[in-house]
Amino acid sequence: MVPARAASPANQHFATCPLCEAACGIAVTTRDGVITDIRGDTDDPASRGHICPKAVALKDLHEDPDRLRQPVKRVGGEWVQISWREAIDLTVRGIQGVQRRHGSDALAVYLGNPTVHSLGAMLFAPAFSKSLRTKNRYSATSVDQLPHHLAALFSFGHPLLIPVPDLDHTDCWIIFGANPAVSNGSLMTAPDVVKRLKAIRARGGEVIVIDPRRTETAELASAHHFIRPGTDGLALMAMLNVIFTENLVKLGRVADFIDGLDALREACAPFTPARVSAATGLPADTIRALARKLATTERAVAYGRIGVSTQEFGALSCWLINALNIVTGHLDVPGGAMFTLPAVDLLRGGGMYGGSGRFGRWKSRVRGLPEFAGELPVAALAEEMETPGEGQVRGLVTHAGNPVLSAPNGARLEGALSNLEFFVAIDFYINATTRHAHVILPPTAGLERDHYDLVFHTLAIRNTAKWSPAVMAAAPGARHDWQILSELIMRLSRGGPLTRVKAWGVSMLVNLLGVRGMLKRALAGSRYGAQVAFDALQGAPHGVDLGALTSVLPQRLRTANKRIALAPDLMLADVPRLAALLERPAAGADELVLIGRRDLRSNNSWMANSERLVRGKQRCALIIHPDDAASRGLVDGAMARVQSRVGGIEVEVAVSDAVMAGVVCLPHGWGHDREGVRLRIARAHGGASHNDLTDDQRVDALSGNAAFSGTAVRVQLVAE
Ligand SMILES: Nc1nc2c(c(=O)[nH]1)N[C@H]1C(S)=C(S)[C@@H](COP(=O)(O)OP(=O)(O)OC[C@H]3O[C@@H](n4cnc5c(=O)[nH]c(N)nc54)[C@H](O)[C@@H]3O)O[C@H]1N2
Ligand SMILES: Nc1nc2c(c(=O)[nH]1)N[C@H]1C(S)=C(S)[C@@H](COP(=O)(O)OP(=O)(O)OC[C@H]3O[C@@H](n4cnc5c(=O)[nH]c(N)nc54)[C@H](O)[C@@H]3O)O[C@H]1N2
Ligand code: SF4
Ligand SMILES: [Mo]
Repeated sequence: MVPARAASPANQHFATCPLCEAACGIAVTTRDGVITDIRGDTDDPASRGHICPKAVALKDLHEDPDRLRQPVKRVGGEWVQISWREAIDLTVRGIQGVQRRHGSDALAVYLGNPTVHSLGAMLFAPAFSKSLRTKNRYSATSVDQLPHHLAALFSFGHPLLIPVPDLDHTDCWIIFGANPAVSNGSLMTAPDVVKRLKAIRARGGEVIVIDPRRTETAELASAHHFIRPGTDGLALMAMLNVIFTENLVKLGRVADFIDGLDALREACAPFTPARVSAATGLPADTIRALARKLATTERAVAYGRIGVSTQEFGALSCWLINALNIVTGHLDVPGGAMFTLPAVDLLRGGGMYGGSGRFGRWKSRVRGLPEFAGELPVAALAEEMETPGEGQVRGLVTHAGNPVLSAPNGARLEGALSNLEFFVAIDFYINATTRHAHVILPPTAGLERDHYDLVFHTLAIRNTAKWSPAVMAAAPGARHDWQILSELIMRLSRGGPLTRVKAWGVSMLVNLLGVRGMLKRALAGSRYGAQVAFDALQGAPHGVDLGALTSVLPQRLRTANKRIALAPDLMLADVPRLAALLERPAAGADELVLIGRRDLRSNNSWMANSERLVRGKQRCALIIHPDDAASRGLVDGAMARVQSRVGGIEVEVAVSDAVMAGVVCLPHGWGHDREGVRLRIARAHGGASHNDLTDDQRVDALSGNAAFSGTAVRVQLVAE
């Protein structure tokens, strides 16, 4: 008999899932350096054991043979592995060459979404982007939450003063254009949001969803109302109109530091429920009932997310949601829309948005889209690459971004990428975007690095703090994002010898301190004192609970006069554009409008190389209403051609009355099966890209944010 080999002991690690804003606590078991189990950390004070299927897929990401662990350069059609030294040299020469030949602005930089989920990248990517001294700085902000930042900046004085719904204490949650049951919550770190939503109903409260699709969240809600895509601004104005005309205004605790009530009353006066009903698809009585419900429920809150920010009236809609909460007495009070007090406060010092954040200091060269916080809207990137003249973009750096699949009119952008003189991607996958790069610098991935959530502690429905050391060892010689970025900052620093010596000195110091050292210093200045000192966090692997959100105004306001601007000038100036929507002629008879969706097992464009997340029925299907399907001869499972102004794709259809008539719904982040993409599993489940249909010329004119929702499309049966 062969004696059984003694099993080596299992190790348990506690960490934070870096994939989405819920930032769930995870418990990872390893044996002999291999992940054997990932589950929810029941002792995490925020997530209480909750995880979704993506956390388990962190094992697949860690082990993925397609993930790059060494830099590569493209030689003809082939990728060749190179040393870090050669890769950094090539990158520095490539960037400097473009800027020397064509000027600083000829280099563009794009920071993608996972940047904010990495402590190291958060500490270095904004500085890196700034250090390139180009006006062509871009990020995923402008295909996402930019309108929410503007609403916060204009009314409260800082782009990160975004109020979050106090879910655990509210009795009425009105949701516009968000599907937290699937997205796990956004601009609202609320892990286990479904349980929290059910708790609202269990205590006798209501959850009301306003969405062009009867979503997974709507199925759990007390009520759901269909709304025509892109018309929330009208509905919100009409709700305000009801609140003013029925004398339901109640300012509550903010009454003493608020300006603009009369201007708001005037602005919403023309938008009666009866006038907006046809355009929005909401019966006038429904609008009145919603307004009354919000105004007369003691603990209530209106909340909006992607569906209201990525549309033509994104900034106005985000502003109006805040305004509704304010005039009904629900701002900065329990159960309403509240602000956090994070242990590391991004409102202090420079932070991600360089102090208070600015807007409109310059415009994009070709279309004149406005700058925000030093960045231009990514909807302008393709035309900036294609249009000749001084300042034409000829080089690109991407960090954790896949704009070919995530920016509007991705196909146009893709075409422009292939003409660049130099393109370096800081990324660990060869995907639809990075396959066009000349050099790829792959950083470590989620479980291989230390984590503290700078951004999502700032947007959480409860104040908590959590430090998680890396769970897994990185490959030998691997580099973290921050190490790549800090080296590039140093190597690219310009100016005289003194400046360069200074940059070198700073870089040496940073390398000595590391990310831990920087965090330690930030925590040392925290308002929570010893409770969140680095050592204390190290001794609390599940995280530290700092309590429910509390009232923080007016102290926390960052407006110059320390007052809330209820009716900011830039918002008021945009109202006529909204009014014009009421006069817009109806769409062509055969035209439908497109909206997006997310899937529990998707993570934007980039976790599709995990078999467990993509197996089963193809989820990249177009949901179409039975009437619209019938009139086109489409049945469930048929293939349809979908055509917009900019392009066309073919997808399977799913016939369902969960979408309103006239609306079709397709997820984004698909379309992986392209030549040269090195994602074996993702390619086999490729799907088509939603953003081959969306239009780079359709933006929210005020913010410049992409207007994905409401893209006009024609849908036809594909003949066998
Ligand atoms: N599983 C999963 N989770 C994710 C992500 C993912 O890819 N997959 N991505 C993460 C990211 S980066 C983000 S930003 C968040 C987003 O988080 P959410 O905003 O909750 O995400 P969505 O599921 O896209 O929800 C948007 C909703 O808006 C609706 N909608 C579309 N147009 C309109 C409109 O004009 N008006 C109204 N009222 N509604 C409209 C859509 O039907 C959809 O239900 O999710 C995050 N979480
Ligand atoms: N039509 C439509 N388009 C959308 C949306 C929509 O709802 N509808 N949603 C938008 C939203 S909310 C967002 S946030 C954007 C996302 O848009 P992007 O940020 O451009 O794209 P992602 O799909 O998040 O791709 C992330 C990339 O980062 C890489 N990556 C992952 N982790 C790391 C890391 O730690 N370091 C580095 N250096 N790289 C890493 C991945 O390999 C991948 O290439 O998409 C937007 N696009
Ligand atoms: S909801 Fe899922 S993806 Fe998001 S943090 Fe939690 S486990 Fe990770
Ligand atoms: Mo996002």
